[in-house]
Amino acid sequence: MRLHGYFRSTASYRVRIALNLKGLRYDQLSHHLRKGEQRAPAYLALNPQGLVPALELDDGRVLTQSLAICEYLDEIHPEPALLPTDSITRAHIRAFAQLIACDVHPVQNLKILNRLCTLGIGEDRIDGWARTAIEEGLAACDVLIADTAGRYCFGDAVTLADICLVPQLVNARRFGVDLRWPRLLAIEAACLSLPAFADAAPERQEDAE
Ligand SMILES: N[C@@H](CCC(=O)N[C@@H](CS)C(=O)NCC(=O)O)C(=O)O
Repeated sequence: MRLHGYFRSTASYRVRIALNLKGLRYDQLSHHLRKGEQRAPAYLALNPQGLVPALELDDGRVLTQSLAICEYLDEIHPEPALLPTDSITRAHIRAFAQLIACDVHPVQNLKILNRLCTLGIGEDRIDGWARTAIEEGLAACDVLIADTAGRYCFGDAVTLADICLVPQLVNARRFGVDLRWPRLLAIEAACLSLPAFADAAPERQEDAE
């Protein structure tokens, strides 16, 4: 498999974690987002959205959208499971993951921040925008897992929720968010003690700057 991504891309980071948890081998192809390589015609042929990640399967078919990719991997390689069997808990985990992937991450994504810049908004205000979005999201995340957290977000097994949380905390630090949630930080530390998470970290990638 070939993972098209970028070291700093938190959506790519999610997929790297899932691939590592499943013990799957993959090659990585880096697309430098600040240089706009995600909009090169060759990449747009793989993902017309011009966003990373995209996962090219061995047979040439391409998957996009990090959560869809993680769920695909979970279906094809069920162990270790990223979602439990209980339907309610699955729904709660998906809600947590989507809070980050659908409501927080998109509004602080590069192309949105660039668009704000073209509207004449200054860097400080743009960073403040991203910081607020992340703060509000993480505050909600912390409450959502108040009754479920164990070593990880939902009990003592890693789930899709942890796969979304850890990369989002990287972005939180990048934008100077005051990380006032000890529960989230303890879960992050537990995750990062696992090689699957540690090896997927941005600074460990070959394209890291
Ligand atoms: N919902 C998508 C988001 C993908 C996404 O926004 N990727 C970012 C990097 S984390 C990107 O490619 N940004 C490039 C840009 O904004 O131009 C997913 O989860 O895969």
